[in-house]
Amino acid sequence: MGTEHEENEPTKGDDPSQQDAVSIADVSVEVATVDHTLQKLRRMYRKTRRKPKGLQRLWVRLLNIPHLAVIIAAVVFVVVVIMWSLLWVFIFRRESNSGVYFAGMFRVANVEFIPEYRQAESLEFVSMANKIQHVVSNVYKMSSVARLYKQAVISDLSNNNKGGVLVHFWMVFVVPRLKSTAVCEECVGAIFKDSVHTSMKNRSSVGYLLGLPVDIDSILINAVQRSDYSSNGAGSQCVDKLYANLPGTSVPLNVFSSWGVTCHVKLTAVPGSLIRLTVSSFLIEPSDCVNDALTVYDALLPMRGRILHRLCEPVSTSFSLVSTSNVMLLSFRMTNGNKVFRGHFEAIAEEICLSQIETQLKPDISGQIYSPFYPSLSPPQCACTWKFKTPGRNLGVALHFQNYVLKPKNLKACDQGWWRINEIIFCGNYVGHQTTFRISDHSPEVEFRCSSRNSAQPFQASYSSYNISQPCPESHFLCSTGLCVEKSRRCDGLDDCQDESDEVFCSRPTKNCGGKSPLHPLFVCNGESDCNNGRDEINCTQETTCSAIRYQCNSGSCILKKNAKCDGVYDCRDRSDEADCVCGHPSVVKKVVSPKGQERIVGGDNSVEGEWPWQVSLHFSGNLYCGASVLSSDWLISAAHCFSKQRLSDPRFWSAHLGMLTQGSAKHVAEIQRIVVHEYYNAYTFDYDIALLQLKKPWPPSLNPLVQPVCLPPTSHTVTQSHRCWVTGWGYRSEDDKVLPSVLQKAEVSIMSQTECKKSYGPVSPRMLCAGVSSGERDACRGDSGGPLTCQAPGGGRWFLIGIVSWGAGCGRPNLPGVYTRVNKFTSWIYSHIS
Ligand code: 4AZ
Repeated sequence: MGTEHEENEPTKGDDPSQQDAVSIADVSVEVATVDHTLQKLRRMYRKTRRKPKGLQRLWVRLLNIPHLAVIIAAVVFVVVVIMWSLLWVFIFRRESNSGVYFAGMFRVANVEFIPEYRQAESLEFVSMANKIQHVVSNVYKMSSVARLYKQAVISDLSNNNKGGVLVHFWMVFVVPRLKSTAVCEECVGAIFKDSVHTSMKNRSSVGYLLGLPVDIDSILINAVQRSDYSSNGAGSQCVDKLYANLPGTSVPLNVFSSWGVTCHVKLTAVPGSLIRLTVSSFLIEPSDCVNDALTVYDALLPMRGRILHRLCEPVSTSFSLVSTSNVMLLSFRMTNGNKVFRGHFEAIAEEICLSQIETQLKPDISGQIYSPFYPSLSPPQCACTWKFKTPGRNLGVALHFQNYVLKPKNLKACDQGWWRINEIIFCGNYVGHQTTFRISDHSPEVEFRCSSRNSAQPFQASYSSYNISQPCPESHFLCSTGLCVEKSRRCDGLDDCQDESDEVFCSRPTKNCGGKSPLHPLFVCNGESDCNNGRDEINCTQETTCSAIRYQCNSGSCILKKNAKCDGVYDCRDRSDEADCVCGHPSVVKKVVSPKGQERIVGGDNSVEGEWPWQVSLHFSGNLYCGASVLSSDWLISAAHCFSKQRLSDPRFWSAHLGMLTQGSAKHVAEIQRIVVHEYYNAYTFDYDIALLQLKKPWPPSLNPLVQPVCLPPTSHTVTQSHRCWVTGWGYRSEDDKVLPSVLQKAEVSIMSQTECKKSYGPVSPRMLCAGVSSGERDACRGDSGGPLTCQAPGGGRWFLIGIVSWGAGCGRPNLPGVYTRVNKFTSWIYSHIS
C-alpha cells in the first residue's frame, strides 16, 4: 500500500479476565479439557505406584507367556482408547466450536464528539469505548444467546451528520457448529434493537441502554467473515485513516501494491458533509471479483448491507460516487503484480435538490434535469423535486430519457429509482433505448428518490412542453415508449419505437414494384431481387442518411445496402465493410447424409468435423452446461442466463471446449478469465439474455480452420427468405430425453416474424426472435442455451451469428418455437467490450 499508514488499534474485550488472553481472531480454538485428561492419567499412574509389595511377584507372573499376550492386548487396547480420547479432545471437540463474527454500527445521540475520539490510543477514546462495550455486552449477556456471546470490540468513534457519535464495532460469538443458527444476523440485530426499543421514551427514536442514548434507526448489524475482522480489525497491518477536514478540498488517494494484500482505507469528512470519491484509474487484472477488487462501503467497517460499489475490472475513465454520510471505507483486495489505484476524495455538501422550472412554448428541448450529484453515481439515498410550469394550460411536460423508462409501480419495490408525479407513484428502470414520458398537466410536481441498494447509474433527461391534445406532430406516430416516429416508419419491419409498437397490426407489405410510390424499406437493398425490374436493388452503395436499417461504414457515412458486411464486395468508399472478415467461413466439409430414421434431437442431425468451427461447449464444474460461439481469439459470446446464479457467475468453474465435434475430443480447452453479463439482463423475462466471456489466453491460431470466429451482424443486417439458418448444440434431443448426444447436433430452422412469435408467446421483447418450424419438429433444447443460431447469405456467403439460444416452452412443441437473443441489437454493446 502506498497510502500513509496510521494504525487503528481497537480496544480489548470488556471482560478484564479476557482482556489479554483472548483476541477475537483466536476464539475458535478450544483447549479446555486437555489438562483434565492429563491429570486423570497422572492419578492412574500414582495408584499403580502405591502397591509396591506384590509388584515383584506380579512381574514374575507376568513373564509367563499366556499372561504376556493378554497383557500386551490390554496395553494396546488402553493405548488405542487414550489416543482416541486425545483425538476427540484435540480435533473433533476443537472443530465443533467456531467463531461467528459481526460488524455493527449505531449512533449515540446527545453525546458531543471530540477530536480525541479519532485516536484509538487516546484516553478519551478508550474511556468512551469501554463504556459502549460494557453496554453492548450487557445487552447480549442478558439475552437468549448469552452463553454464546464472547466479546465486542469498538473499532471507531466518528462524528456524525445527525449529531452525536457514530459507533462502529465488531462482535464475536463462539457457537457449537450444530447450533450455528442461534446467532443468525437477524437475531443478533433484533436483540440489540429490542433492548433499545423497550427503553424508548416518548415518540423519539432514541432509547437508553444503561444511560447510553442509542438511536434505534441507526442500528445495523451484519454478519462478516473471520477474514474481514483479521484484515480490518485488531492488529491488522493495513488499515489507513484519511480525513477531509475542509469542504471542497480534494484529498489525493493513491494506492500501489506489488504483492498480494487486503487493505482498508477509512475516509472521514467534516460533519454535515458527504464524501465524493473519484476513481481516476484502477489498474488490476479483470477476474470477476475473484482476485482483484475494490469494495466501497457506506460505513467504516465492511458491512454487506452498506456496499456502495464494487470494482472488479480495470478502470481507465474517471468516475465518481457519493456516500450517504460523512464516512466511507475502501477495501482493496489485490493479488501479486503491480496494482495501482489513483483517485481523490472530497467533502461535499448535501445537495438541496429542489427547483422551479419554466418550460418554453415551443416543443423543442427547453433544458435538462439530472439525478442528484450527476455525473457521479447516485447514492442509495437521495431526493430531488422539480416543479414544472408550462406557458399554457394546454401544454404538458415531456421528459426525454436516454436509457431510462418510467412505469407505474406494481407490487414489486422500485429498485432503480422511485418517482412521484402528481401523487402517482412510478418506478424507474434502466433500458437500452430512449423513451419519452409525458405528464399531461401544465404545472406538475415531479419528485425523484434514489431507491437502489448500492450506488446507481446517474440519469439525465431533457424536458420540453408538448401539446396535451396532440403529443406528436401531425406527420408522426406515438409509440408506447412515448417516442414520436414518422408515420412512414410504421410497419417498415424496423423497431423504430424501441418496443415494436410501430410494428404491430401490420399487414404483409406489398412489393409495389411497378408503382411510383417508394418501395417498402424491407425490400430495398436487402440483397434479394424482389422486383423483376430490379428496382429494389439499385443505387445500394450510394451514401445516404443514417438509420438502423442502413449499413454504416467506418467513416461514419451510411449506404442503403443492409448486408454489406463481409459479402466479398467493396461497398463503402473506405472499404471498411470488408475489413475484419476472417469469420464465418467453415472449411470445406464432407456432406454426410443421415440414414432415414436416424434423425436427431428435435429434428437435428449429426454435424461433421469443421462444419461449425465457432461452436463452443461450455462446461461448468466439468459438465456440459451451455453453448457459446467464438467471436475472436479471446472472446466468446453466450446467454446471460447461463451465468445468472451465484456460483455460475464465477469464471473459475467454467471451461470452454473449442474445435470439438464429439464430447471429450476438444482440440482446445480454454479457461475463462471473466464473464460480462449484460447490465440489463432480466432473469424473469430473459430480456437482454446475452453475455461475453473472455478467455484467460487466446486460442492458438494453428487451430484454424477447426476453430474460427463467427461473423457479427451489423445492426442493419436482415435475414431474408433465402438465408439458411441453423441451430447447433449438444443439448437434449427431446424434452424428456435423459441422455445428451455426444456428437454436435444441427437443425435447420426458419426465422419467424415478430408478429408470429407474439402469437405463440404473447409479449416478447424486441431483443428476442423466434425460430423453428410450425410442426415444432426442429428446435433447440436444454443444454443448447447460449449456443449459436447462424445464418448464411444465399450463394454460399459467410455465416453470421443471428441468434443465441435463450428460451422456449418445452422443446419441439408445435407452434411453440425456440426463442433466441437477437444479436444485431447488441452489435455496438459487443464491440464496446471486446475491442
Ligand atoms: C433451455 O432450457 C432451453 N425449445 C433452451 C431452448 C429451448 C427451450 C429450453 C427452446 O435451455
